[in-house]
Amino acid sequence: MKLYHEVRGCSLAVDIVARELQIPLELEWVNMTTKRLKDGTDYFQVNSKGTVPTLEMADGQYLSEGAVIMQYLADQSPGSSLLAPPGTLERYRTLEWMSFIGADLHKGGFMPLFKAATPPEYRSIARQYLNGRLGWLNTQLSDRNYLMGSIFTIADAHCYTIAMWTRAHAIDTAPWPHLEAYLTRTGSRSSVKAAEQAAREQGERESAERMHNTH
Ligand SMILES: N[C@@H](CCC(=O)N[C@@H](CS)C(=O)NCC(=O)O)C(=O)O
Repeated sequence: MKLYHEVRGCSLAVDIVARELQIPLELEWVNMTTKRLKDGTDYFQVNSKGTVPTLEMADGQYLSEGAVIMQYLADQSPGSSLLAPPGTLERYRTLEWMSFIGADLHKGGFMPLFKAATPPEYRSIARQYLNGRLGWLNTQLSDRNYLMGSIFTIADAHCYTIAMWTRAHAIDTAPWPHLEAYLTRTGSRSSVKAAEQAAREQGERESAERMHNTH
């Protein structure tokens, strides 16, 4: 299977999940500025929304939406601790987290900060909103190692990926010590380190190409 991925994108969570499950994924890096693949293919042919992640499944079909791709991958390894079986309350609790991370943290909180066109007044509203959500998350993490308790799940791959954007926006996480400890704990997992390393190497390749093209 193939993951359409971006260096600083939320698609990192999918790569982490695949590595946790030891499901080999080919990584295809998308140029999100041109929306083209390395061979020049228009990425909208892969995902008509133009967003990453997209998973190309074994039969050649495409699946989009990170939260759904992560569930799909976890379900390829029945019995894995990354996601409880269908019908269990534990599964819905994990999905409750996935929805909070995708809607509240990613889209509601961080997205306005990424957009250059966001007016300053709205930027500060988004920051306030995000602070509230991160503060709540910090409280939730006060009595557990991972979102679901002691076991790492797909929700942690998702949460880590999005919450690490605090670094990209120089948001000081010192007021939220449980969140900081969580990010350190999760970031020390070998799956996370390997996924981050792959993204870092691609980032270096992209900067070298940019340098080459401008000289
Ligand atoms: N609902 C989608 C959103 C994915 C998304 O927003 N991805 C960002 C990267 S983190 C993206 O592709 N942005 C480019 C764009 O919106 O054109 C999901 O959860 O997978």
